[in-house]
Amino acid sequence: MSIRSAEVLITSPGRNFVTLRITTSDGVVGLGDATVNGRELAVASYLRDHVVPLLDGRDEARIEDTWQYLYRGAYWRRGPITMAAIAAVDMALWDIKARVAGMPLYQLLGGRSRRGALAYGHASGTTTDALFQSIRNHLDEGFRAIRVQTGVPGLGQVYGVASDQRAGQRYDYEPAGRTAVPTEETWDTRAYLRHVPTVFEAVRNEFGPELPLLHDGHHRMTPNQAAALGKSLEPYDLFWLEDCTPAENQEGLRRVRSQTTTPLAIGEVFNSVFDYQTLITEQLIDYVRSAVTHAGGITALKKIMDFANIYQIKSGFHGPTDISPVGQAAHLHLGIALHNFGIQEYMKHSRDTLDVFHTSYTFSDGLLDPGETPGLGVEYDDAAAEKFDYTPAYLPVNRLLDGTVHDW
Ligand code: GCO
Ligand code: MG
Repeated sequence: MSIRSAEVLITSPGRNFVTLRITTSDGVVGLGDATVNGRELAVASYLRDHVVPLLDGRDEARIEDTWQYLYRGAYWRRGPITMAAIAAVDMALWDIKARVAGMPLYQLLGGRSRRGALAYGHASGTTTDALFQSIRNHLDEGFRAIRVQTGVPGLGQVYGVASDQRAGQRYDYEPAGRTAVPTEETWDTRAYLRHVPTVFEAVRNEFGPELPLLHDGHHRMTPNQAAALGKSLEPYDLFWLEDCTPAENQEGLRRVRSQTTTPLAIGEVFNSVFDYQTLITEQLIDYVRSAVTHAGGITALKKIMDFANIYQIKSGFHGPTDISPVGQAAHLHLGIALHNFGIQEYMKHSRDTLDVFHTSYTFSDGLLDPGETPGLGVEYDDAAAEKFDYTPAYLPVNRLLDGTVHDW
């Protein structure tokens, strides 16, 4: 058997998705997610122009060799576009291997290590009332761990917080705007730092000490500000504080870590084990946030997690709705098999998205399960996909009150 064809599929059922479909000479099909939100067509070109021609006739069983061939062979290493393209090939080849074996992929990754994968959902609100309602909706939906994002007095729309019209709608907080250029929001870190601890205090008073609560700082703080926030949140016992500062400056985390015991999660924008080298070896974080889609696929993310395991660091794979159901299925197969699984982000995809990607994973009583379908357990519906033409869409950008561009 060998690779007969590889096709790059683009569809936009609410969000934009790039998928690689590999078919073998025996007609076995594998899928891989190559979506880089807001820069989708760059990966599509990388795949179509530079990767698909190299796959023709290759042995589909040689996953590690193909990974090294694409990574080392390109000469230009790392970066989200390169690594998403390699990730898509890698996922599709694992999907094929598991379908040929007649097993759900997690069996090839070592088999089940747990009953299910603890998931967290996204509650948010511009006011405390709206936030409480959103948390209640999530609990009703079956979530047993919840991320809490809040509006900041004096600021308008804040990324990650549902606008008032959307309050109570559980999953739809971050619709990428279908505009030619991103919309702009304003930001004031001091106002945010004053407000956030009061919100967590209110949430703990209302919902009690047991519910695992998470929060995403979205790279907006300096290491010193992040240290201050971590300290001020300690009484509310967070499951994690995510992306408290831009971690390209890995050494910056030493400052944060030495000042607070609030657990730290980092890495959704990373794409290589080398981005984690200092963070992992110095135990500056507690959770790895990378997605299979952006970190070079299952092969590469498994290596990052095995490295992290030596230092008692766990997984918290990035699972927003701009990771396609193919990428999310890969997280669940890897997560259920890894010993050092921590938690899985779960923002439910829209009905339209699930009409294109037929999934076999399930969610019940707070736990996700990859299901028992051979392979990744996702099928791509061409007829449904064709209904959703590609439309450029962007998440917002941020400016400080004086107009300076800031992390959003
Ligand atoms: C998260 C993320 C997302 C990202 C988005 C970028 O924790 O889920 O921060 O909201 O911003 O996926 O494309
Ligand atoms: Mg995040």
